[in-house]
Amino acid sequence: MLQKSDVVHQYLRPKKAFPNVWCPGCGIGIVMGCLVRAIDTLQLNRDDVCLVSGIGCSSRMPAYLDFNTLHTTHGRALAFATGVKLAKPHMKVIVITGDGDALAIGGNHFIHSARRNIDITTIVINNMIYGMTGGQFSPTTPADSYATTSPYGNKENNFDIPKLAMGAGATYVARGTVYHVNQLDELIEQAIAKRGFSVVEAFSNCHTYYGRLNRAGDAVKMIEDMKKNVIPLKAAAKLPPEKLEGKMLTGVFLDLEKPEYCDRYQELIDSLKGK
Ligand SMILES: Cc1ncc(C[n+]2csc(CCOP(=O)(O)OP(=O)(O)O)c2C)c(N)n1
Ligand code: SF4
Repeated sequence: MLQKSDVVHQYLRPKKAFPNVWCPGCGIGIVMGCLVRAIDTLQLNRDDVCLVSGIGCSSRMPAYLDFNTLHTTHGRALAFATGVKLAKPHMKVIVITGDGDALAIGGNHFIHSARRNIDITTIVINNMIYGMTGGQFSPTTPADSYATTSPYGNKENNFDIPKLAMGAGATYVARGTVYHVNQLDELIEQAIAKRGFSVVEAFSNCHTYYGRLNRAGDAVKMIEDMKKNVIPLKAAAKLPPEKLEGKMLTGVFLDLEKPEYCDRYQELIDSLKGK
């Protein structure tokens, strides 16, 4: 039997030139391991899996994995994924995206995919910055943080990804971090198994830009800080608000059943055909 740590090697593209583009210590590779283990645990046929991404460091992930993959334009992963899902409703369509890709240029696709409750899993790798293009601020950059485009501190408020996803209509919403790997494996597994629009925020480190510009330390320090600053939702429910200040909550925020878009679309086709 394969060791858990070896599973990822079974799914790498055999002919893809490595090393990958990620900086040493970047959390994106950890998320890739979680995704692969989740797919492996669910025993999905790899021909029935389609990974779709936009543009960004996070969005490079599908290039390394041996599934059906689409590397699309910046912000448009969900638009392409919607097309794939409607054309091939039996497929497991999984979007890998960054916070900028999903919530800035792709923000409209994100909320409307949630509103439709289309059966797509979206993994938003949130490193609080635009990594690939040099550390500009994104919709998840915390207020007053530094970025190359906010050298005096960012004066915009940031999105809370789970709240945004829940408000827009997603039916499974969770958050994990690249420190809490076993939990992230499970959250991604549950999201993929869900029939409906499922969102997992995978909180990750961009020590190269966010860490350096905000004196948050190197990769190890940033990942260790996730351990210190995170409280699981169940524990948080028992704590007074002052104990939650500055903390990040992780776990499953929402898991409910609602009619799914492809099913409703098929019902419409059947009714028009008089079936
Ligand atoms: C239409 C368009 N606008 C802008 C860009 C430039 N661009 C490429 S990646 C990127 C930001 C990526 O940030 P994010 O999605 O947060 O991913 P990360 O690199 O941090 O993983 C931008 C602005 C582009 N390729 N296409
Ligand atoms: S720039 Fe940041 S997000 Fe991109 S690979 Fe490097 S550490 Fe990761």
